[in-house]
Amino acid sequence: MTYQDARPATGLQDAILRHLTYTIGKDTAHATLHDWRMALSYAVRDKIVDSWFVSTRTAYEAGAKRVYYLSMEFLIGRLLGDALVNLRFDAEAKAAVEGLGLSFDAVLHDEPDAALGNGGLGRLAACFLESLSTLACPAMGYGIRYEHGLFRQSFEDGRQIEQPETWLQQRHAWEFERPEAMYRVGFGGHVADQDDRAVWTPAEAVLAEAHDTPVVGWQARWTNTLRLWGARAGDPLDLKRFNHGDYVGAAAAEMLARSISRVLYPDDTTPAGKELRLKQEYFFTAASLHDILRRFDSEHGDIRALPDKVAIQLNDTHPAIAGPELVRLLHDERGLPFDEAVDLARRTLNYTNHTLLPEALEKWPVDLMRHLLPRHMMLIDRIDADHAAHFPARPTPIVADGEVNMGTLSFVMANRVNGVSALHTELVKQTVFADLHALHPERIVNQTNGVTPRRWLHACNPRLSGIITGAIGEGWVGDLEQLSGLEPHLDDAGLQDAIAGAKRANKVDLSNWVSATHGVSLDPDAMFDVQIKRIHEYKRQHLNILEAVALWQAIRANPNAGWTPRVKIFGGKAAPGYVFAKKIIHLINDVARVLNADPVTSPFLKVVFLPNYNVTLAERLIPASDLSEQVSTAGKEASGTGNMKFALNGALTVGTLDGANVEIRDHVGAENFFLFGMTAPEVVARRAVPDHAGQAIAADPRLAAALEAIHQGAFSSDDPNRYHDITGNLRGPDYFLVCSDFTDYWRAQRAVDAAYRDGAHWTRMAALNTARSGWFSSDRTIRGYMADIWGATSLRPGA
Ligand code: 26V
Repeated sequence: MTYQDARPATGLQDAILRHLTYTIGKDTAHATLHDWRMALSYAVRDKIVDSWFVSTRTAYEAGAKRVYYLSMEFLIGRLLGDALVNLRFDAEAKAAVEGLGLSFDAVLHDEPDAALGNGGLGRLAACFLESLSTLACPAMGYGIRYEHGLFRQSFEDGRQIEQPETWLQQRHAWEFERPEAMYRVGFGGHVADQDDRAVWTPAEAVLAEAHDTPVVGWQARWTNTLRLWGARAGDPLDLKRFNHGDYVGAAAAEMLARSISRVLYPDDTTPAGKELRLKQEYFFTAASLHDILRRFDSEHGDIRALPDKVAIQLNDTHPAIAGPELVRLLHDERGLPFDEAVDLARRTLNYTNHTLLPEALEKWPVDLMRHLLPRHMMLIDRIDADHAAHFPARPTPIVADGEVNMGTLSFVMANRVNGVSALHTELVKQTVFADLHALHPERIVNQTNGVTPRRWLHACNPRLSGIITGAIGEGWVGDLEQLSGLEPHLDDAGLQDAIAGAKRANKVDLSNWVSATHGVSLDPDAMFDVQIKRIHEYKRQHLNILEAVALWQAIRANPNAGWTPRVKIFGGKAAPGYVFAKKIIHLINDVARVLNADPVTSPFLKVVFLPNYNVTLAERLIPASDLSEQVSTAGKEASGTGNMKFALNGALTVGTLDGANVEIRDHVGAENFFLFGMTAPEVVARRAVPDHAGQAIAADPRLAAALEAIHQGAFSSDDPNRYHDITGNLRGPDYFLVCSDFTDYWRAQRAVDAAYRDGAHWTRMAALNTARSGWFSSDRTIRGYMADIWGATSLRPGA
């Protein structure tokens, strides 16, 4: 059918056709799926713009305090489906698109997944933007418009292969270029004293060009902006070289400048220490601060009111140079006394810590900092000396051993410092910032992470969403705590059946997709056991695969013991330089190949590693999951946010007392959570036991046999020694205590099996997880930031 055969065009169809014709320049006979998707996106974007203008005007007229969220990463994923849901336009759009003879699903899936982030930190920033809009908090996100997001992952003979990601090869449908918001950002050069003032003359400068994406909140009551900076050369062509016939050389400056926003660094644990990374950090931080001050100036007079009108959140230490940069702007460029500049900056800035892993805490060589940002290095030294002078008894230097500690700098320059779960915040106080916490006991606060229920339940799981709305009305989408209203209905057999039916249907959808795209057939009645996250030793995907090997051996030994069928699904990328993590991926793929081909065991146990895990894949997997693997070594996972998405969608957790797992268990009830493993203090004690791994292996024949099979090459017959690095590590140092937690993990997994066999009881536990997860909305988190950190208020009464 073509659209001409359909009923008279609706308003939305008109808008789509208008954009197809006049924006895209295509007629319906020649339009591709991409053209249609763009036309729909523009039609939807038009609707958002109306709300955007109202919000902008309202914030301006109210003279309200503004919140600025500075983040190197915004892992936004696809935007069309989310925008439609928040505009309450999804049903109409589906009808309009289908009325034009197109598959709505195909149109939605044509959109590239914007992977402008590595993992949890970037996705949290995206959820926060949506909640800031939902709560009508006047806010803006600032980041980098990477040309290439996180690499695409594929497997070759089970090994991870990285390919460049190219989301911007097509036009980005949601953005507006803002050539009028363009700033020069300088690097290098020298600093001179002039009339008692420092004057920095950079050696080179690039331009930061703004691209705005509107972020619409639930029910389109408010729309904020995500402003991403692209780098360009001040002078695109070196005319002198051009006129001498050196056409390539003439464009070199442009190439160099553009490299700053070319690609997202894919290593989310070890700061590469690379000059380009520091350039990226200063580039987007400086452009954002210029922009913030320009807006402040246009709305308010006295710069001394800055902390009353502006709150800036630093998402990890990546924008930590904001401290010295703001001091530079206030002191050098606006002439405020140094002390006052520091005081104003400190009352404006706040910092979120997202990890305690020592290798992830950013430190920059003093020489590099001085070379790239000479004035900032002077200011850092002065801020450091100043702080030391105030607290001579307990010096905590920012600069030590030839390096600038960006965590210490962020702490010293922040009004509030926050951790991202209750446990993590306590550990922040006791470990990395123990000394600074003693000096500033009021500074560290907790804000447990959350996730937006619009994307992570309502949009990605329409079946469950519909059932919930049928039972308690639709208020829960904007006020997730209302999910508790489900509990009294859970004895209703009809509701339980509906919830079980929705999960089953989601699993059928996933199975069909996996079979069509990856050629593996999955039984939707098997338990879907899912671990999706970056591959890291501390997240312990190898604990999970070790258990799979042990289970495979147990099934082979006794195939008729009534095993509970399971499919273990993995997804996640390893940093390209993280050799051990890549080995873990290879091992999982090797184990999958052997197990899936075993006719005796495969009816009970399959293993699948889905390539290129991203936001879109998460949206497919989470609604179809029964079991959520949250098995990090206690004390290592700052919070986790995937754990919340699973619980919200009615998956039960098998997990350690780590990060927000602790709070999830408190909320859903210990009887609805499969706990195992050592606590954070037990982990510390266990590490001190000599040969802890050897002891654990000696005490558990299953563990010994699983390790031995891997070591002997049972899954790598072409290269029997392939996994000796892994087995050697686990039998030796085993820093992340895989062996010491294995026995209890096995016990918990068998309890999971038994529970799953009682279908009605399992469904009840799953439904209780949904009903009791309302607290994990990022709306709750953002309310916490507004009240305890930013002193910001909503411009929508009652929000
Ligand atoms: C660090 C680096 C180092 C330099 C190269 C690029 C890069 C990119 C990101 C990071 C930060 C990693 C920290 C992180 O993502 N932490 C995660 O934050 C989540 C949100 O708070 C939290 O749920 C996870 O537990 C935590 O691991």
